[in-house]
Amino acid sequence: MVWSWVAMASRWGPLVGLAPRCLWLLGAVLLMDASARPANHSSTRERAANREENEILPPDHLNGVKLEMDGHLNRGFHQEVFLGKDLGGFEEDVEPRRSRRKLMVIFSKVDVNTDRKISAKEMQRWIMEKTAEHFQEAMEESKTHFRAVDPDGDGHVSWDEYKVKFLASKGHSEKEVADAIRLNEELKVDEETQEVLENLRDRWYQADSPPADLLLTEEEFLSFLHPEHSRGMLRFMVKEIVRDLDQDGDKQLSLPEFVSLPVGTVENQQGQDIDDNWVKDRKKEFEELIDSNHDGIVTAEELESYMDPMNEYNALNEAKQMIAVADENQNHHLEPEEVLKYSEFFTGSKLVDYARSVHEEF
Ligand SMILES: [Ca+2]
Ligand SMILES: [Ca+2]
Ligand SMILES: [Ca+2]
Ligand SMILES: [Ca+2]
Repeated sequence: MVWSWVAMASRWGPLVGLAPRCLWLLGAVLLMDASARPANHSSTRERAANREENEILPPDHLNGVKLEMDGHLNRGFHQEVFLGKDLGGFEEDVEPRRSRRKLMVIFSKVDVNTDRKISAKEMQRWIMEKTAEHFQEAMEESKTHFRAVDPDGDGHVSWDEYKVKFLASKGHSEKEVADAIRLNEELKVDEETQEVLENLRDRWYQADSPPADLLLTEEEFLSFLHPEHSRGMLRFMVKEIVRDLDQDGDKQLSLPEFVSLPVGTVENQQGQDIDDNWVKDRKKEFEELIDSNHDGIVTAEELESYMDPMNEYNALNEAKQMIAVADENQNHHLEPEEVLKYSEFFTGSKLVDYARSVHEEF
């Protein structure tokens, strides 16, 4: 629960009110100090728990999408597109031998021409397949949540119905909110909730295809919760991220803008190290991947194609990058030994004793 709200607070919270120039200065000063920023440490499992509590809220984290809604890099991305719906299957497994087998089963599925090497093309196809799996999951999840917000089952949810459910999840009495809306009375909500509410309403409008009656069908509700697979919503999501990171108001992102949010304070050496890595990783991502024409500026279009999970060109890039991480013999392919050795990168778990395991499993 903490994660989503912290994320939202950092996105819509205290920074919103600051003038862009102050923000830029603050960012620049803090950058010089190399101050710590709250890193995204939540595990997949924590996130799953958060989801249950905030199930009717659009998630901050989207599986298989490179940025979180609050502009953080998605740390789990490689594992998500490698494991698909088996994500988390390696976390719980305490038996390394069984995990190694599982990993090798995946290896042989990726290796479609069975030459015991994974090529970039093979990995690209696999990434696309796993991305589709995540979307399938999102659809099923959204179906369940739609039923929760559409109790009368007429296939439409109005903004007011959703607002009632949302405020109820924030501790308000469902009846009082419903009455207030019916009588057109003003609702007493705190400032932070009000801001979240306004952002949700913008998003609700966006997800509502004509006629603009603020009624969402099940399909529109899916694009409200999961904008990543709808062209219009993806564009909207990118616009919001740019708005949150853009400091000089030119609706584009420079490198300093991209690496200077969110801002925290240095607590200790560990925080400092996390922070340095945070900046380094974002710089690399900006220069090598997002700014595709390498002119030092990320436009909304560049960010959109970077974030589009269905972009095959990105998938191929990712595939090459993933191979490069583990390709010890530099043949531009992955062998079983390489995948096992870099199992932490692919699965999130260290599957110890990889040298012996190659013997065991083959
Ligand atoms: Ca192959
Ligand atoms: Ca800018
Ligand atoms: Ca550019
Ligand atoms: Ca290799």
